[in-house]
Amino acid sequence: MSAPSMTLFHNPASPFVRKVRVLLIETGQQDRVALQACVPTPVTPDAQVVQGNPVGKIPALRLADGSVLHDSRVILDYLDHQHVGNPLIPRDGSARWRRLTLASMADGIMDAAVLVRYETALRPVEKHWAPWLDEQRNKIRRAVAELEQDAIAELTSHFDIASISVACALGYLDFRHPDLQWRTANPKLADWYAEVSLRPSMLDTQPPV
Ligand SMILES: N[C@@H](CCC(=O)N[C@@H](CS)C(=O)NCC(=O)O)C(=O)O
Repeated sequence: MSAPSMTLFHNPASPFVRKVRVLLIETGQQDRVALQACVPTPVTPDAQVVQGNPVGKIPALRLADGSVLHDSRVILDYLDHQHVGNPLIPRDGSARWRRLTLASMADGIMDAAVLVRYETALRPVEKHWAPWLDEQRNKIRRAVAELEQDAIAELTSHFDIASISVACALGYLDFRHPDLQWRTANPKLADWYAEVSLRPSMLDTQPPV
């Protein structure tokens, strides 16, 4: 086994990082990437992350030549071009746009969920903005409901960019927002998630307890 040639700035709590790690495992590339732990937040940027990504967010992936890729969508696309198996992001055709749109919906869930987390965990409680928090939670509810209604068959068909992204989004809801109880109104998605959660790539990348 050769030494890893790339470095992933990561935190095990980040659902965006988790997508990258799941794809690495699903495509057999995990040994190519060293993990560098960091804890960036909007109020405590990490100097090393900022050096590679001026907006200070993870995941960021430093390549062998020293260049840095971000954000998670770019990193996933890059890594999907670095293996010889079936692509996990369809290269062209209508499948490409549909699978990327499903992945984008999952990213939207993660964005809203991470923002709610920052507002509730980092902001002083007297400054919490209730209508804004409510609307972020509504974004999550609407997107999860749409996945339940329209996307179960597509998610079940194969574990690719769309399924990886949705699984990581739902995993983050369980981790940080169990109060949302997303399973109650979305039983088909809950069944699908129960199954994909058992994949080694999902088990190996579970958020910390
Ligand atoms: N669109 C970005 C979102 C990444 C993101 O929000 N990462 C969070 C951690 S989960 C972060 O680094 N936050 C630090 C900050 O907002 O300054 C992606 O897909 O990579």
